[in-house]
Amino acid sequence: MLFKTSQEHEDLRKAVRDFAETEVKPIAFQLDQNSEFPDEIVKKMGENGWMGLPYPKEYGGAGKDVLSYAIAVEELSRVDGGTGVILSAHTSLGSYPIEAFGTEEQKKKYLVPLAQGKAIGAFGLTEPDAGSDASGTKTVAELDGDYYILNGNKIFITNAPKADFYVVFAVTTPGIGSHGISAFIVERGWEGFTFGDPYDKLGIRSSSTAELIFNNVKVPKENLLGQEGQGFRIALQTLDGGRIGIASQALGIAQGAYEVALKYAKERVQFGKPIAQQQAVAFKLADMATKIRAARFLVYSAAEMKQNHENYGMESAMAKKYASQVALEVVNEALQIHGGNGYLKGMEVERFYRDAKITTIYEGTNEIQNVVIAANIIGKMPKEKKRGAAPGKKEGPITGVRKRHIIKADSPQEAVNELVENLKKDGYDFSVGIPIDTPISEAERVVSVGKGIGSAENMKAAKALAHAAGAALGSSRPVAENMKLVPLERYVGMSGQKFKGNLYIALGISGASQHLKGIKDASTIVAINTNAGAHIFKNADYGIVGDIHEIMPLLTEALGKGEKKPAPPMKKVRRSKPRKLAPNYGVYVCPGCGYEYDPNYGDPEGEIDPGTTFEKLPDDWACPECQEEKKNFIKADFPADRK
Ligand code: COS
Repeated sequence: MLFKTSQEHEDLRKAVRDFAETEVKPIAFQLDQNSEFPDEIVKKMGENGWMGLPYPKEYGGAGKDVLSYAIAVEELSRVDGGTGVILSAHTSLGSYPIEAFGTEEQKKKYLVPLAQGKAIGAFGLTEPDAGSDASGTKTVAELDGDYYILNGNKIFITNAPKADFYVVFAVTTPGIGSHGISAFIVERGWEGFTFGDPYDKLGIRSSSTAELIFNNVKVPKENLLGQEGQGFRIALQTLDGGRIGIASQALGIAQGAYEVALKYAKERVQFGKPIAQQQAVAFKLADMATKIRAARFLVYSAAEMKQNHENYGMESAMAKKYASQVALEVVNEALQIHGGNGYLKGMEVERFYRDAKITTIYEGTNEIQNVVIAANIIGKMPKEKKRGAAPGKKEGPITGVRKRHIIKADSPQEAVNELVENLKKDGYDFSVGIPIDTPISEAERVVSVGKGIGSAENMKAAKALAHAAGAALGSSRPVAENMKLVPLERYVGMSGQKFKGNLYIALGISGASQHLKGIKDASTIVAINTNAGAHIFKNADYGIVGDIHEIMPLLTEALGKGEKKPAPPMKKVRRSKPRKLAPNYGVYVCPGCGYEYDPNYGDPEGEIDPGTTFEKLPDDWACPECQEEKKNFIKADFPADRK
């Protein structure tokens, strides 16, 4: 057990601290306010040899130990938690798996530029349904000749979209659980690999975090990292080390907050003396200093164990859990010591307060750290049988079962005519309408614009279409928040307004899960987008693959530009179900949600072809709406009206 750092460690600390004080601190507030990634700082860190601290010199690294890396993350986080995590995610998540599991060629091609700081690394594990339960990965990689074809998406990925290389986890053998997951090195810029908009976060705003979207991405066979099926172990082993990085980040944030609180307490005079000399505050400072020291020992000890190739998984979990708890306690007390001043934007303590929270959440929540620690002490707890789709089996669409009728016509005009015909058949009356500014939550219809709208001058066409469709106007979040083309209270999504009416027409909306969650109760969803692979099409009843700028005026014309009669009070239209043919099969109903399996339609999301009878469905097939297992489906009698 190490009780004292070496002179070399302290020299490095001084160098990183000086850099952080002179280069990062002066712009930390600006980075935070603008959610700005510090490109220049990262470049300079590379030049200083800090982007590959614990990796061998032969692979472009600095050949230092794990503790040196922990100290560097700590010192950066002492002034800016966002900059700290950029280094942490790059080093221990993006680069480590390549160093530990990569072939010689992979190390030369990827680790060298990463360690030299010429490229940035990231780690793609988390998915909408695979967070703490990382084995729930649904992203798939299917071998096809010399390539794996990658499909799926990853959320909350630190350093995306800035990173050049991503270690991505995907199912190569479905149905066998975590042993069917493999790891791949994926490069930014490959065809079909795109990003969601960077998330707007509470803290660590100088770091970038975004969704990864893989749409038939061709990954060369030689980019498989380790062996097929080894991915889950690679992920967990990587996270063991990553947690030392997050523990160091938490430690640095706590140290920074403690120092500003101490300084403030010595300067702030109340009742005739500095508040630091009043016991209520002095004892707070004493507690903060004690906890930080204890956390530091845990973090450094875990780093030392990793360096010595001991089993350190439990210790890194303890360090991460404890240091992040301490960070929360310390930032809270530090802000309290600052009183009202600490609550103001621009105060470092206000930023530390926000930056700290994430450390109890990412790279394994603290609850997961307890699972790891307890498993080391007591042994693994027996697992509950999993519900939900098997790994690699795609979940049903977020908006539930949809018709997914993608209109294939010879011209945009014909596609528009067919769409309008279908909508009229479904009962939509376009001679009536609601005011364009009807609140989204009350609107019967909404025409909604996404980033595909381009610029402000195109809003005229969108508004004309909303009028023609008798609809209110909505948008995706970026259109309201960043592009400011629609009032903020009109964007639709998980954090915005929920649309519960009948008709939702999505123009140039890609269909990020956050947006789709806001429209899942719509009776009919229409998607118009140039990108045939956009998520929105899997979640729509009708789709036209085409340019909205071309389609908008045609659709406006087809729906009728004239005055609309006021719409009668909204009557909720029954959700359009896939077309049902005369039943010549047994009807099976999901006991969980009432979904009825229709062999004429199959289950496209579950890759079940139309014509597959219920009896022929694979045993591991599950309800596309709620993931109830096949064996629990109930055979139902036909209702009289369907005989
Ligand atoms: N290193 C290497 N392999 C490990 C490991 C580790 N630290 N921990 C477990 N494994 C292996 C096990 O030995 C087991 O292999 P076998 O099936 O061959 O025996 C396999 O991995 C599965 O282990 P286990 O059954 O314990 O896995 P669980 O699905 O129960 O998951 C936890 C365990 C909860 C610890 C894991 O899912 C986890 O860490 N989740 C959090 C994920 C996370 O941190 N996400 C944050 C996002 S990443 S930035």
